[in-house]
Amino acid sequence: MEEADSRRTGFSMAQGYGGTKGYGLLLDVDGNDVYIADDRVLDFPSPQTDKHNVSMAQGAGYGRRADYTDGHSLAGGVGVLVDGAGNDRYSCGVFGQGVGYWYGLGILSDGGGDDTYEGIWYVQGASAHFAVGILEDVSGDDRYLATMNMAQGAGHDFSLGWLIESGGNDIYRAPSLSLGAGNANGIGIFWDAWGDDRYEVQPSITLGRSNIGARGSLRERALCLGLFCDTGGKDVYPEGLPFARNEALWTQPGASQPPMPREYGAGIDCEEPLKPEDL
Ligand SMILES: [Ca+2]
Ligand SMILES: [Ca+2]
Ligand SMILES: [Ca+2]
Ligand SMILES: [Ca+2]
Repeated sequence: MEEADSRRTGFSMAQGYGGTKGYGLLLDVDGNDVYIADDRVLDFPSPQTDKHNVSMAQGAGYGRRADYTDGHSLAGGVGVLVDGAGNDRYSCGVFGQGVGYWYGLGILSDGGGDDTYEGIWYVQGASAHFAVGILEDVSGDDRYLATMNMAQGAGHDFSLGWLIESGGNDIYRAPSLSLGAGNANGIGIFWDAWGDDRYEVQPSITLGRSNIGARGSLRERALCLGLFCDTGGKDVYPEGLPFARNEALWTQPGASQPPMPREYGAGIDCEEPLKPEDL
């Protein structure tokens, strides 16, 4: 790979991070850049998996959750990373690349170039607990890789996770709870507007599906939504999920056993871009 114009490395709470009452912005106008939240030296093992660090980086809003400890919760702030152009590489562990936690808002916006996004869990437009996480990529042939859980348009516990991809031939390698997935009354939205894309994901809670999980509480009566949209281009979908294909509309039952009425999951693929008169 060519030498990067700028290379930023950190561990946790970096590269566009906002904590309580805080706003953090990383603004980079152009150039081919590398952003790394180190996930090799495990100094900040995450509650989700001790094999990876809590990154809270690259567009991350974070609050203090204490409803099950001392009760003194504090709402999260706003973390934003904006990179205007260039072929960039983003890499993190758990929580990063447009992620919100506990009333926080995190946004990663990349304006162009062929980019690579690599992360583990709660990444690439993901959120947990009354929060919002957004990843927006405007153009270019991009690669998205997430390995463990909750990624690429995934919301958990009354949160919204949103991935917006406006152009280019993109590749998505996704874990469960991805590509438009809601968990525990979260909302996950995935929208790839254009290009010939490839989706690599195992049959799971993905491609427009939701999972409330707990029974016997008010959760059963609240919305849980996963929405997948690919609105242009000829795409490659996983063989194991035959309902997901070009020129198709689909719905998926909730992942709870048996599914609950308020679990909604849907997907749409169209090869020609939608025009207003089609709606
Ligand atoms: Ca750049
Ligand atoms: Ca870029
Ligand atoms: Ca793209
Ligand atoms: Ca695309």
